[in-house]
Amino acid sequence: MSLLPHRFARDSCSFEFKRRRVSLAENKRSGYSSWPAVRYAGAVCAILSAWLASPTAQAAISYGTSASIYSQNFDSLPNAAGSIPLSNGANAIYEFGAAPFSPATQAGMAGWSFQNTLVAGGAARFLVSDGTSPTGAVHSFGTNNAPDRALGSLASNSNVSRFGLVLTNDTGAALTSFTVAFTGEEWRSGASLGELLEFSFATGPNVDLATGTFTNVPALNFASLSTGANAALDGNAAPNRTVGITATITGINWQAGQRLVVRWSDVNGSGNDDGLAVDDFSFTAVPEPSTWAATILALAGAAGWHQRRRLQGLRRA
Ligand SMILES: [Ca+2]
Ligand SMILES: [Ca+2]
Ligand SMILES: [Ca+2]
Repeated sequence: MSLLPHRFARDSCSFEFKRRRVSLAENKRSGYSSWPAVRYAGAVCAILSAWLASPTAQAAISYGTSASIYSQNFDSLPNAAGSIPLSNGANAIYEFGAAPFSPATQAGMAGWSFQNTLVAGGAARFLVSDGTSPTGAVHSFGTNNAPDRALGSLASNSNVSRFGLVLTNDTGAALTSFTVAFTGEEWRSGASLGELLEFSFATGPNVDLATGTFTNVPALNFASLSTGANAALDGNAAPNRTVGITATITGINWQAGQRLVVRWSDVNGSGNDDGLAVDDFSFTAVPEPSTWAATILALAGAAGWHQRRRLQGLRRA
């Protein structure tokens, strides 16, 4: 007799009892569950089923060295005007570097993802656009067929998006401060001025684009620059971009092995919305100053030791 589950799946589970295959539902009905061992097998089934039913964790990129700079120019995003069909339903998170995006071409975008925040709006929408489309979606913004892309969003009544990056702290130590810098680009002007991409972040073992206790950082918002009559703008032209939006966030507790998500959330303004995007993004994080100073001293000490060894070697030669 085996009491180990021999079949478990998202929707069903069964195990063997007295050479007979018993499903979890059948076990409950028959009253076998009064047998402790069978109850144990049933519990294992239930746990495995629940585990399999939990969503797959959103991929994160590894942040492995304190003070290293992660940068992203978004230029691996598609650049031929059009759309990529998305059909995973309301609030689904789509990850770049995974289907339906091209892992071959968007591999450098690993860790970045987006979603439509509106349940009623259904599936997210992804467009490649030079700003001429007024459609609510996440956009790969840029001149059509030009390699320089920016990742952005245009909100509508059915599509209010957010996008962002998830990183895992693989430095082996807690990090307490991070700096984000980017260029904000406006690729389309809607009806009203003052729309925003709102920046927020969260840390923890399981945070992702949609999950976590988020803190807003207004200094990293990008507010629209131009208003007009529903027209495309060149987001690479000086009047339509803000270079060097940056802030350092201190006093965080990003534990080793845990995740940090940075994201921008679009806001649906009244009437037609602006198309706002992020380009030339960079990120760096460091431990608390005392640890950081010790690291620098250790590195300087090691460099000095190597220099002394080299000089001693030269003197002996
Ligand atoms: Ca770019
Ligand atoms: Ca650009
Ligand atoms: Ca609107």
